[in-house]
Amino acid sequence: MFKKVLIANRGEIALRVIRACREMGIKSVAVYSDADAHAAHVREADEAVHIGPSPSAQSYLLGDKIIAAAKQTGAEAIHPGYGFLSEREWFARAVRDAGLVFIGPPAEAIAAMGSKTAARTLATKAGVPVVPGTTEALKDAAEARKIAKSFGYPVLLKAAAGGGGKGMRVVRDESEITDALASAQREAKNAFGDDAVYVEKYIVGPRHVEIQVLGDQHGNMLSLNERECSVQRRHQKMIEEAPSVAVTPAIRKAMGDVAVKAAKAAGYVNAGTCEFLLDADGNYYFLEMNTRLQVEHPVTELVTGIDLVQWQIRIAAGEKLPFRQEDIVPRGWAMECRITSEDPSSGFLPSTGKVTFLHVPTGPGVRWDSGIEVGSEVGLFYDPMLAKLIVWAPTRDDAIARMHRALLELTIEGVETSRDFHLRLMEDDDFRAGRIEIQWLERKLQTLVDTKPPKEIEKKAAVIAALIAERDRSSPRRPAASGQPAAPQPAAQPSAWTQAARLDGLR
Ligand code: MV4
Repeated sequence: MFKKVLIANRGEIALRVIRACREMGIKSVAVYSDADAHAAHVREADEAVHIGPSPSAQSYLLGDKIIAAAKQTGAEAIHPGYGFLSEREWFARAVRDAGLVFIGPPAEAIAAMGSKTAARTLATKAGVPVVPGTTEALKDAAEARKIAKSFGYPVLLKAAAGGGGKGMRVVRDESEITDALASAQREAKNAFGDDAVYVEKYIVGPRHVEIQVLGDQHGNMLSLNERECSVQRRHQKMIEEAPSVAVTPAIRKAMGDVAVKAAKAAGYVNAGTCEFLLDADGNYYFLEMNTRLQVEHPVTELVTGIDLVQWQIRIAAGEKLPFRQEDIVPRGWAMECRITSEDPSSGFLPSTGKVTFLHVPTGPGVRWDSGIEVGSEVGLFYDPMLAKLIVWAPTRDDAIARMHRALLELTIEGVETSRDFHLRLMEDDDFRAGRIEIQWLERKLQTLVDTKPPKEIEKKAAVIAALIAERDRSSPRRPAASGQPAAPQPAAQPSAWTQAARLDGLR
């Protein structure tokens, strides 16, 4: 086992990896930018190395500087977390070339899944179902028209190099295809420097369901089952859960098998995720593979009981997986809310400021993965995710009730957050019934934003009512006039100390 691991990341995921290291008796090395000089991951790691100014292009994206930090501190391996350098083939290669271990897949597997069309071709060859469509770049609108006609409308034009929905256009009928192709190509060229666009049949109203896989260096590859990630806005997930209400045992087995096949075909090792669209008829289509640990990995950890980060480290160190597929028995329900510093009432505008007060939910079945503390400065240099609030409970209904309770316990002051919006989501009838798909949140958005928590004036009215009640109870009571019934007394009078404290609080 490694004696020391460097974590090439920040925030909650850096802390997550540091925690795994500490539990395994491994020393951890943090890296940090100017903005993160006082961050929790820097304090919690055994050592920390400053790598540059706040912008990530001058710090967390500097592979050479990070490898130098590992060399300088004697770390033997680098965990990339998610985002930043985690899916850069060149970084995985550079780490290996420096005589260090990359805690993630081989550079070749990152490359094999690197483009949408490469992943599609690989999956097709491996017998993994993909959305009907092509892989070759379209030459012109005439060709696009011909192919679209053979699949039938609607079709989706996709950038081969795409990601995050860039260079994607839905085409409802033939009259739209010339303009759609031109704009998809233009957007792809701008975003990826590659204007290759191909055609797929457009799947209407699917869910986004992904399969977590875990493979060791000895040829074992397991499916750790699905996560339901349909509740998203502009390709940013807001809630993830495991399992999915739409996945039957038969679908789970079938999707798990094809995810393992796709991963094996790519020569995959370590933790990875195969993304699928699952339609209302139970048909599933492989989309792409995320060659990293994902933000939402905790929901899988909670239902499988497997510590993904510890296993990532053990696999990278050459250990064999001790479980077989039959040993993976999901238990209960897990749900995650991504609490962000965004203001839902102003179009999810990122909010900045200093965290002035923080009360973190605890109690049964609650997990809080976060990098923020009282005093943290939330700026615009990095992702707006402040924390992941994750719960586990025996059933989905119990998990929703628990998440609602935990969100009520949560207080973050100093920045606007998505907390109230998440509360409204937990109260929504569609969400509670599991009636969700990838467009559901965008359609629901305005209704949820307009469902405001009690207005300020109502809170003030409640405080005044409480104050009046407390004053009446505290003031001496006039003796009842003779012949009149005695004034009613409260059943149990709070002590003078309690009353004094309450009056103080109300003041
Ligand atoms: C699709 C699709 C419908 N039909 N492909 C969006 C980004 C990329 N990961 C793939 N995406 C989609 N591909 C076909 N043939 C709908 C989406 C899609 C989507 C997928 C997953 C999660 C959220 C999404 C939001 C909008 C569209």
